[in-house]
Amino acid sequence: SKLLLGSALVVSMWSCKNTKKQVVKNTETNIEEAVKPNIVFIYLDDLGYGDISANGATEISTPNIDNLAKGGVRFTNGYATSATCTPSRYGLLTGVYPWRNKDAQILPGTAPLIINTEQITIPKMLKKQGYQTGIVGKWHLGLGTGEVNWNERVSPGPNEVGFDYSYIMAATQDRVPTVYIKNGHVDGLDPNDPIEVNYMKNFEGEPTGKENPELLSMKWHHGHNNSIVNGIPRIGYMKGGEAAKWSDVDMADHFLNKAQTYVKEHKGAPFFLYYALQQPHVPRTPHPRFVGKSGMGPRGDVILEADWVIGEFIKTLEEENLLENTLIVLSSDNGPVLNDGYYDNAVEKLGKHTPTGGLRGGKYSLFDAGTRVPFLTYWKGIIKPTVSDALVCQIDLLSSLAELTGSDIKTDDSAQIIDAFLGKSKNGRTDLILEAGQKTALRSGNWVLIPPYKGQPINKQVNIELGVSSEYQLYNLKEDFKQQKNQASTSKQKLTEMIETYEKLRGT
Ligand code: NG6
Ligand code: CA
Repeated sequence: SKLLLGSALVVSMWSCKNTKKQVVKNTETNIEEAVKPNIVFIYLDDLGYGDISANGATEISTPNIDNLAKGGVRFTNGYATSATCTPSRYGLLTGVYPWRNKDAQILPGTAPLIINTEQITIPKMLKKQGYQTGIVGKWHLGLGTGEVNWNERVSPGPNEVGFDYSYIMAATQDRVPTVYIKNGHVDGLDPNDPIEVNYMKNFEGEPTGKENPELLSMKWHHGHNNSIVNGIPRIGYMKGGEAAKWSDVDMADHFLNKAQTYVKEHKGAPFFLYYALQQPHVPRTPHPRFVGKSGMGPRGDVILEADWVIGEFIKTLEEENLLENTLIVLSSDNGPVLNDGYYDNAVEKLGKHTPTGGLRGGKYSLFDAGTRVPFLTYWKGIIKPTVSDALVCQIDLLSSLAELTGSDIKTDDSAQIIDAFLGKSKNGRTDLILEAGQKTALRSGNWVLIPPYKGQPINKQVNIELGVSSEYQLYNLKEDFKQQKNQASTSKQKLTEMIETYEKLRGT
């Protein structure tokens, strides 16, 4: 049964410092119980550290996200596990470093599920603790076991790795199939108009972005020249499923509606909701209400749109009287990118805005902007507002939420740092392996070590420095958060220490 936290219970909860679990006494039964707040994880896609005004943005205002920051913990050293989507989501849900799984790389829409259905996940762990579990939004962890027939139930997927309810897009907004999938079934599919998807070759007679520029409302810059849906050229080919195709400009409202409905229908007992927004990933398609609102083009407009849906979602929690019994965690799956394959003026209209907040690199990069992202926790009446420099990572949520809710489950890679997440401690983890395109780096204390790698130092298409160099790189973020001064040749002792730690953690 659901535990409502009255103030008396809260006091006892914070005073029992020596007990292993966070417990409170149930006044009716007089039995100590673990704290089981609702848990909502709000995940943005490609939102940079500097994209929110709470983290110092001055050219764009994100009041709803800022409210969470002002009323909760704002982390200055909060990380995704990876500089791209699929691996970060894998690390978040499984508590296992994505570089341990060679399949945890940006996936096509036809990729099989990369989470083993035997593997522990946050929703599975929480289900064991009595939670209802749901996902709304972007999945991008693969579906099925190989050849997927989109006209039958698509499985395994989120429902087979711990979510009771799923309402997802399969991969990304720029990848086919451009349909929503509800508990494994394509939503709104007309059986007389079956869907076919192929990432290798086009279906005969179907237009493409490459061959039919006259049909496009958004131009492609690199990649993104296969099937055309709603005037937007995508990655991959798709045929049929006309009635089921999503409306890009309505996607934010659509997911919001599903997330709000989930809350209203599940408020009777603890729930975990993973609300994975699509913004500001490409293609950036703000609803007309937001077009032109940022003065920064579509990228700015969809950030405002994302902030608005987050505000509406929190309003729902408030109206349902759930805010005091809900832990909200907000973050982003990787750092920012401007031109990620479409001409949408993200570069041209940027003005003085700095999506990275001054960090070096961006999406795809081993430099800090790839993985250091907005990271906030909020729990009205429980978390005291603070700014925390603790080193925390999304991968730590599994073990930490287990501790909070009375579960013994943990993984080796996921640090149990619930006190840091609740703002009670300024100590997070000490070491963290960061990943970008299966290349890894080490953050340890204030230092970052990037081992030598072969490859291009810059991704020229997106104009981002990848952090790749043939030499060791060693940075001290305390005095050099922009990672400008490589100390590998001057701080020999530190370099040796860092290499040792890195090799131990990577098991090489
Ligand atoms: C890249 C896409 C990029 C984006 C990314 C995935 C091209 C040329 N670029 O391959 O547009 O879709 O994959 O982004 O196709 S992520 O945030 O889901 O990892
Ligand atoms: Ca992403």
